[in-house]
Amino acid sequence: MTVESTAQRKTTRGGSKRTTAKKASSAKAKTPDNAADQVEQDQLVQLLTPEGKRVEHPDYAIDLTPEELRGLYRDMVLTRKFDAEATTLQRQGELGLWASLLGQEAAQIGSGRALRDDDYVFPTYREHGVAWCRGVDPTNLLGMFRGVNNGGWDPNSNNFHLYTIVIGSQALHATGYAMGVQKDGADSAVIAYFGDGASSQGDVAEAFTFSAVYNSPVVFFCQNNQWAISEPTEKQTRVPLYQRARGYGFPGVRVDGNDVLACLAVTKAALERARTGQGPMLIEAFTYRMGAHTTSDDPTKYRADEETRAWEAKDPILRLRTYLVAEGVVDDAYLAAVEAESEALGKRVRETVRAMPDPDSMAIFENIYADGHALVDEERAQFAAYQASFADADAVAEEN
Ligand SMILES: Cc1ncc(C[n+]2csc(CCOP(=O)(O)OP(=O)(O)O)c2C)c(N)n1
Ligand SMILES: [Mg+2]
Repeated sequence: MTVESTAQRKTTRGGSKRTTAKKASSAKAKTPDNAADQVEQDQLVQLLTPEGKRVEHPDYAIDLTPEELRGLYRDMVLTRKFDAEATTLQRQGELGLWASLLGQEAAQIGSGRALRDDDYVFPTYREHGVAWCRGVDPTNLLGMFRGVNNGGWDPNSNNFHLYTIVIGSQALHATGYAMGVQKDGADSAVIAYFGDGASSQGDVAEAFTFSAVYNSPVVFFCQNNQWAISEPTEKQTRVPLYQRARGYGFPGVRVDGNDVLACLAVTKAALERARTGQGPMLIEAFTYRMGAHTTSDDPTKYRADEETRAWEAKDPILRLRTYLVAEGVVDDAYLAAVEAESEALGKRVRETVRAMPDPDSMAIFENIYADGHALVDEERAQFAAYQASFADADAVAEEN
């Protein structure tokens, strides 16, 4: 079954008809707050078609300078390059694991570039493009995946929390943080990233409830990449995910997650709502995980090649490049310069990762409790003895 037909079935189950982008742009203007209209508003917000044609949407206008447009292209190309390098490094044994963002560049760069410096981000483990937008050096993302540190950056330096592996839990962290922002009287916003699979977690449901009731300044950015490891979205929900918001009392919108302009426009609008005291909003970025779940996964075991091929035609970088070339916003010299920059980034990533020092193997026992704990002391002693047993074995082997 293709993704198109899966989406079709889901929307039919939800009791509404799928409409085309063309129809959407000519539809009567509706505010995203009009929850009653949402069941019928089952189309993607799209500003750039897969063919690279610019279209308008009644609720989400955007007007970017040529420089800003070039910046979005550069961000996506460099993020894809970094991600490809990381996948290759894992294959060469330099990383323990890697979770690729291939295909999700527009969702991440569009939403990431909508943020203000004082906004705060709570990511999953796949938000490499958002990290890039926050100014976290890409090589810092790799330490944890190499197993040489427990995170890799100071969350407060870039208002970008550490990667979170416990599915959905960061939605609660973001909501709590947003409630704190409210109490401080600040006008910054908070954004929580999570996936389609995470939408089934209790933590996400609780985050929706609390943020709605407290009217907290948080944006829930769900990248529906169609898969939660080997589980398709249709096993997570009977209605399009963005419609879940309605039951909690805040608006939800589904955006073309492979359209960087639409992701930017919708996220900006949601952040503005949050900042101005209008409470949370759910964005479902409809996209596709082009690669494996992680380097430990083999998607050929559970999904058809034709599905992945169909999404190749919607590639986020290709469609922006087509548009920028047609508009004369980029020329060959610019494209070549970005290519050269991406090669240099790849080289820097490879060299930096290979040079990362191994940590002291006992360091894992530090920073657990401020004042120490008997159980940790016991585990530390056990581990030290275990490690010493190898040294003893080596000594015996040498004697023989
Ligand atoms: C609480 C919890 N349950 C299960 C897992 C194992 N797990 C890791 S990734 C994943 C799937 C997540 O899918 P989704 O939310 O769609 O995000 P994606 O990986 O597609 O970006 C699961 C079940 C986990 N890390 N945490
Ligand atoms: Mg997913």
